Amino acid sequence: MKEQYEPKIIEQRAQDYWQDNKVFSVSEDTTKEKYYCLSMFPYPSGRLHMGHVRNYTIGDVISRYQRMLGKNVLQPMGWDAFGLPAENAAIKNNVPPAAWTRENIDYMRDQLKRLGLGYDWDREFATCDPDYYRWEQWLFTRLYKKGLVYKKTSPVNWCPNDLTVLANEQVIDGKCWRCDSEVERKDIPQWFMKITDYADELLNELDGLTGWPEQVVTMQRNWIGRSQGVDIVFDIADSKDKLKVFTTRPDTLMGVTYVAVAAEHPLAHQAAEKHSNVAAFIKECAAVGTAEATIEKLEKKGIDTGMKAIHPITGQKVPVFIANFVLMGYGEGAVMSVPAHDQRDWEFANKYGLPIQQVIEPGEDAVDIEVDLKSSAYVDKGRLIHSGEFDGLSSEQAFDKIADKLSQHNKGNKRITYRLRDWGVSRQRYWGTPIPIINCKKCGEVPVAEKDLPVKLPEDVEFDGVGSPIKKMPSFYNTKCPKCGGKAQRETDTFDTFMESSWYYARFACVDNNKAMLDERAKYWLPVDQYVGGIEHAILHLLYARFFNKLMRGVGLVENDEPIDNLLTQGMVVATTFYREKDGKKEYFSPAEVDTEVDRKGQIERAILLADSKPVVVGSVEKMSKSKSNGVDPQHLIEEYGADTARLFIMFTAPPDQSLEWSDTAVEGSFRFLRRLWRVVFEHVQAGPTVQLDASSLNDKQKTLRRQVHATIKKISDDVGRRFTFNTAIAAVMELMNTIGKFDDRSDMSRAILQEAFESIILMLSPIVPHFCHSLWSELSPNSISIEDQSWPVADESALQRDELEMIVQVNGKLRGRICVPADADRNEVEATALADDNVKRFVEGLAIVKVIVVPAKLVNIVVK
Ligand code: HQ5
Ligand code: ZN
Repeated sequence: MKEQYEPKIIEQRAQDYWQDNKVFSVSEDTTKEKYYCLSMFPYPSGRLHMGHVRNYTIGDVISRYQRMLGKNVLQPMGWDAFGLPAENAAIKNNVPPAAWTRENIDYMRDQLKRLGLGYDWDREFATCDPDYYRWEQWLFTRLYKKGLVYKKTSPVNWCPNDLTVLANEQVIDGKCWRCDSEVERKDIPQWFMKITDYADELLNELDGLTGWPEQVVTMQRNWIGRSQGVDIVFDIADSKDKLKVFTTRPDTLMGVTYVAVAAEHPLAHQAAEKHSNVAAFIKECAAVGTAEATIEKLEKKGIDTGMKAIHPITGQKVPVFIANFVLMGYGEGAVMSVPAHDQRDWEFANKYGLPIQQVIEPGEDAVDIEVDLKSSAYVDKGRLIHSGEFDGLSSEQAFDKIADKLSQHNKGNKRITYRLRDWGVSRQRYWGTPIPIINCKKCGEVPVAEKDLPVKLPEDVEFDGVGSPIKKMPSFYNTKCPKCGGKAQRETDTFDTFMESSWYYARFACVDNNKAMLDERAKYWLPVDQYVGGIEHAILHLLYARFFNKLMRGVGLVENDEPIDNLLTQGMVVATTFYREKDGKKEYFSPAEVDTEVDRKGQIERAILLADSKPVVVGSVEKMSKSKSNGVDPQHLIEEYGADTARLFIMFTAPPDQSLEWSDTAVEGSFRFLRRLWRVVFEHVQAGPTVQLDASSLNDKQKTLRRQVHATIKKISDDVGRRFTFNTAIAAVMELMNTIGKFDDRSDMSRAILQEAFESIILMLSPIVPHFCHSLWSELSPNSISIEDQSWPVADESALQRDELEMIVQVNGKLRGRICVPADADRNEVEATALADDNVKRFVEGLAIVKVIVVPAKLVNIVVK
C-alpha cells in the first residue's frame, strides 16, 4: 500500500475495474428487490456544469447505497440531444447540429466517467438516435388513431424579416433575437396532445405522490388548476349571434357592465367589416407575440365594437369591447367584465369610462374591511347586494342559485374547467424528431405507416439558422400518400424536445429492443424508485412524464399508474461574485482570476485580481452563471483534487435539497480529510493483520470505543437511508475519526476493534468517495470480495449496550435519591442525570446551585443555597 493518497492513480484504477468487470451492468433478477435510480439526463451542451456534477453525484450516492442494501440497482444515463441550443451553436460555429451534438456527448461522457458515476453504460442512448425517436413517432401515430392527438390552428411568434417562427425564448422584449424586428403573431396549423383528457387523473393522483416534495405537488396542482365555474350565454342585440363566456365567479354576474372579446373573435371580425378603426386595432393586437408573459406585461387596451350584449338575467344592454388581453386560445375568447370585483376589469373600465357597479360586500367575518372602489376593485367573496332576488346570499350560495336560474332559462350551465391546456407539440424547427404525418391534398393528414418508421431527420444539411433546412429540402418532404398513393408532402415541423424526455425513463429498461417501444423489462423496472433533478422541471417535464406514462399504459406498455415514486429536487450551486465597477457597469471576474482572503469561518473577506494585484469588490453569493462569471469548471476541480474530493465536498457541504455554496476552503478541507484518513488506514495496515475480535473480552476503554463505532453506524444508516442528510453522516465519520485519533492502545484486541472501525468507515463512505474506498478496502480486507459487492454495515446492538451502575445523590449532604448511569458516563452526563431525578428536583427547586461534587462510581453531592 502506498503511503500517500494519490487520487489520479487510484481513480483511474477503480474506473478501469468497474468498466472491465461491468460492475454496474444489471439485468432483471426477480430474486432481489429492484431499485431504479434516475438522474435527469443532460442536454449535451458542451461541458458539465457544477450543477450537473452535484445532481449526478447525489443520484450515484443513493444508487450505491441501495446496492449495498442488497437491491438490484439500475442507474442509467443518456442524452437529451435535440433542441434549440444545438441549432444556435450550429449557426455560431458553422457545424451541423448533429456533429456538434455528438462531439459534445463524447466529451461529456468522458467527464461523467471521470466522476466515477456507477452507470450501466450498456443502456446509454441519445434521443437524436433514430432507434429512439422512431418509437415516439410510432406512439404518436397510435395516439392519432385513438384521437388523442389533433391538429389545430394556433398562433406562433413570427419574424417578418427572417420569415421564420421563433420560440418564446427567442423573443426578447417583443423583438426577434437575431434581427431585432418587431415580432408578429401568426396563425398556423399545429399538433396538440390531449393532456386535458387526463387532467382529472393527473390531479387526483397527486395525492398519492407522498414521495414527492410538497412544493412540487402544489405547483402541479396549481398548474392543472381545476375550478368549478359556469358557462354563460349573452344574446347580441339586433342579431342572432350569441356570445359565450366562462366564469368562476357567477356570484358577480349582476355587476357585469360590459363584455370583452379577443381580437380573433368572430364578433370582432364582424365589427371590423363595419369600422376601419376596429380593423386597425385588431391588426395591432395581432402584432404581439403569444407568450403569456408578454400578454401580461402589455398595456391593457381595447375598442368598442358598437355592438351590445344582453344581460342574461336583467335583460340590460352592455357594450361589447375588443380587448388585447383576451386570448382566443383560452376558453371562449370572451369574458364577462365585472369592474367592481376584478382588478383588470376595474383598470379597463376606468380607462374607457365604463360603469363600475358594486354587487358584493364583505361578509360577516370581514365587516371591518373597507371597500373603496375609487382606488381598486374588491375581489374577495362576500355577501350579495344590488343583485335583486339574490341580495343577502353569500357568494357560495349565490354561485348555485345564479347557476340554477341560468340553466332554467337555457342561458348557462355549471362546468368544471382546468387551467391546463392541451400540449402543443409542433415546433417549426429543424433539430428535433420529425412529426410522422403526411399531408395529402385528397386524403388530408395521414399518419406514416408503422413499417415506414422511423421518419429520419436528414443530418447532413446546410444550416444557416433562417428557417429549417428540411422545409427547403424536397428530397425530404416529397413523398407518396400512404392511403391513395398520390403525391403528398411530409410534415416538416418537429416535436417539442419535451416529447423525448417524457418517456426516456421507460426506454432505459429495454434500449436494445428494435421491435417494440417497450417490453416486459419495463414492467420489471418501473416505476422509477428515485428521481433526482432540478426544481426547474417541477411542472412541465414532470407533468409530461406522468402524462406519457398514462399514454403508454393506455396501449399496454406499462402497468403502473405513476412513473416516479420518489422525487428529490436538488438545490442550486451558488458562489460569490467578484467585480469592479466601471462607468456604472459591473465587470465580473471568475474565482480563478482572483485571490481571496477568508476569515476563520471560511467567509471571503477580501479579494485581489491576480492580473494586477489590486482589490476587486466581493459581491453577493449567486447561482453560478456565465453572466456573473462565478462558475467553477468541474473539470479543473477533478484535475486538481480528483473526483472523490469533488464528490465529498458536494455531499458534505449541504443537504441535497438546499443550495450549495462553492468554497475553495471547503474543497481543500475535503481533500485534507481524505488524505488524513488514507494515512491513518495506511499506518493501521502497515502494522500487520489483526486478530479475530472477541467482544466478550474487552476492557472498558475498548468497549467504549466499540460502542462509538456502532453508534456511528446506527446514526449514519439513519442519516443516509432515511433523512438523506449525507452531510451529517460525513460529520459523524469525522467525529469518529477524532475519537480514534485519541485512542492510543495498540493491543491485539484494540487493533481488532480498529480494523472493524475502519472497515465500517470505508464501507459507509464508499457511496460518496467510491474510488478512495475501493482502494482502501482492498488493502484493509485483501481476501474479501470487492467493496462494490459488500453490504452496508449493521450496528451491533449488543455493542451499543452500556454497563450501568448505581450512584447515590445527596443535596447538601443528605441522601435524596439514587440514579442509574452508564459505567463510562462522564461528569456532565452524571450531573445531568442527577439533576433530572424527580426526588432530587424537589429539594433543589427554587434554590441556587452553588456546586456539584461528583465522586466517580459512588455519589453526587449537590450544594444549594
Ligand atoms: C443543475 C445546472 C445545470 C443543470 N435535459 C433536461 C435538462 O434539464 C432534463 C430533462 C429530464 C427534461 C441539473 C438540472 C437537471 C440536470 C440536467 N443542473 N444546474 N438538462 N447549472 O443538462 O442543477 O437541474 O440542463 O436536473 O442537471 O440539466 S440539463
Ligand atoms: Zn392521399
